Amino acid sequence: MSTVDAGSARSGAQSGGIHPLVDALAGRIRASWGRMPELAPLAIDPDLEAISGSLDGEKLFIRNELRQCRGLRKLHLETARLGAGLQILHCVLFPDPRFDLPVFGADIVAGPAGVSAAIVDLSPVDDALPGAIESALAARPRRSYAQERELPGWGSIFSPHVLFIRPVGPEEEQAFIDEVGEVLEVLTAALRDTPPQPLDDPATVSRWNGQLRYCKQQKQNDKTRRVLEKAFSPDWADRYIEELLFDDPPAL
Ligand code: BLA
Repeated sequence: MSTVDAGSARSGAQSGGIHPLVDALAGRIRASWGRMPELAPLAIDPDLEAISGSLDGEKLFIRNELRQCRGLRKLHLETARLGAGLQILHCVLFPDPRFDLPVFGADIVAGPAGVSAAIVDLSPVDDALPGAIESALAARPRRSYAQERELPGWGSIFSPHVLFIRPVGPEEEQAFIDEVGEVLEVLTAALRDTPPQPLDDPATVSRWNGQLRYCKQQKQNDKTRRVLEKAFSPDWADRYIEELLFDDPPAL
């Protein structure tokens, strides 16, 4: 891009900055982490914390943030700009299988033409969501969006409350941010209220298997893999997906 529309706050994808929706949602997610119990650092390979490069003259970067807290073995937020002006926010909060908690996932994909995908869910690792979470999600105000999107086949891991849209305009983008904030509040309350069960409890083992299944299904998303392969290399993409994006839960 040779020119930048200085008058527009929405020119992030063109100017090399961060799309305002990605930036605002990342801020909302980081703020929610600050309210989670016993938040603590989680080691990250320094090679993966901040990655930058260029592709076809475009600037590439990935920023990865990792934490852990009571009830969650890994909190991961990735913000990235990867080729063809593609901007991505990816966030997955993986439960510690000893706790009866779902997987939180959120993803935004934005290109120069706008945001094509915005998704958020608390996904069950058992037959259904824990009762308190189910009723808290059902009690939220309902919002409607002009363009709801169809889930791909691997999306059978998501809950009936999953929101998958192409947000149209700043109002829908703000509604999406608010909705993610509410989902994070539901999870944060559950983190405080849920006691751990023993490692060898059959319920723990079942949730471990459910988390493994979640990771396997997510790895079937070829769109993620293709973007990473093109920006880096197939080997690099494979390692990144297996070790950072959707690593299997550690053995019990
Ligand atoms: C779709 N994900 C996509 C698309 C791209 C990426 C390019 C296609 C855009 C579109 O359909 O409009 C790319 N997403 C990435 C990359 C990363 C990423 C490179 O997170 C990370 C580096 N994806 C997730 C998580 C969820 C998710 C946690 O990583 C949900 C909780 C969902 N992404 C998701 C879904 C689609 C998608 C459901 C649509 C897939 C389809 O329609 O086939």
